[in-house]
Amino acid sequence: MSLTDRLNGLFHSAKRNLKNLGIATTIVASTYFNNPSKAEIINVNPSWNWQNINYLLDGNPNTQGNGRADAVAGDLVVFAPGIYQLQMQQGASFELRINSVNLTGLGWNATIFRGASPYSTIAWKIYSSDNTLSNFRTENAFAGLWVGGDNYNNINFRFIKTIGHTQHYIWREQNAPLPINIPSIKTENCYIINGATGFHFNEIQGTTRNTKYLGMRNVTIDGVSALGIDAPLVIENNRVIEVRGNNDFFDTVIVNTRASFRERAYEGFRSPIGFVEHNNGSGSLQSRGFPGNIEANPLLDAEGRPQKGSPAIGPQYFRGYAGAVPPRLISPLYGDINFEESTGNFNP
Ligand SMILES: [Ca+2]
Repeated sequence: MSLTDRLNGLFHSAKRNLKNLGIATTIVASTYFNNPSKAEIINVNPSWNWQNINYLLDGNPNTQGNGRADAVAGDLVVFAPGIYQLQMQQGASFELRINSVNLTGLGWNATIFRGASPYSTIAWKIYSSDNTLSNFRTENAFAGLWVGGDNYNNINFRFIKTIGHTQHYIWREQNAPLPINIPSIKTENCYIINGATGFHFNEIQGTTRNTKYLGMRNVTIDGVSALGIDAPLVIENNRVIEVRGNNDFFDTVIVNTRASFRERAYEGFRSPIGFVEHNNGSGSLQSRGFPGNIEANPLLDAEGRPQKGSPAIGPQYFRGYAGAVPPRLISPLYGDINFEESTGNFNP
């Protein structure tokens, strides 16, 4: 387990049983300071403008965010609840450019990164590697989260809600030296609402087996108008022979869309499992013969949580449920689930 994974795990386990934000922060901080590493918590609040946030996260010592030295590998940057607003100007985005720095908000209903217009800009751009971004929301921007550094790897998105973007997640085509068998980008407990395309790979004419790709589990895609998952397609002789990542898509809910996948992707799909599809207007994985998937109403409540009796709850799912939001009743059985984290209600 990498240091950043371990720190992130400590952070989440420390928060898990604490309802009071102040207590949680204190305990996590003492855990960090007892660690032999130099990892720190850096607190940011909405009084920081977007440029100061970028100065903190750009790895350039000549630019300082509110007079503070840049984050370094192992640090955790905590964004207090509130709205972080991008200005209307070309290229304005929040940007992360430092490896092994993790970012967290305090819940997807609490920490909000907001663009200036739904027709322009990208809320967050990731140029680095070994980062985890979690517990916030993006809205009012053309795109939510973009990955495209010079040699990106191990980018993790957890407990993020993205709302209304034309493209919610985008990653730039980039090949590894050899074929790779683990995702370079992982999304977990992410909730995609409305807009057009859920996951957009940046090369639609086909790619190679070496391409970096996306993995996802416990994702909910609700109401996108064009495509749920636009995954990398490996095309030979004008036929899709593989969808990169198709062994890494599972336990996902796709509802209320007009097209749940890119149509040609079905040619190359082999084993996405645990998908619950409903009201999508095109053939589901189940109807096309992929085992381990169902077409059924997942019975989500207004927060996206499957209700008692939902077909999105069951032992066939890796963590006992499909979709971004853990059901209320079974979380004690599966241990790994932080109910409050999934709703964003850290600090009621
Ligand atoms: Ca800087």
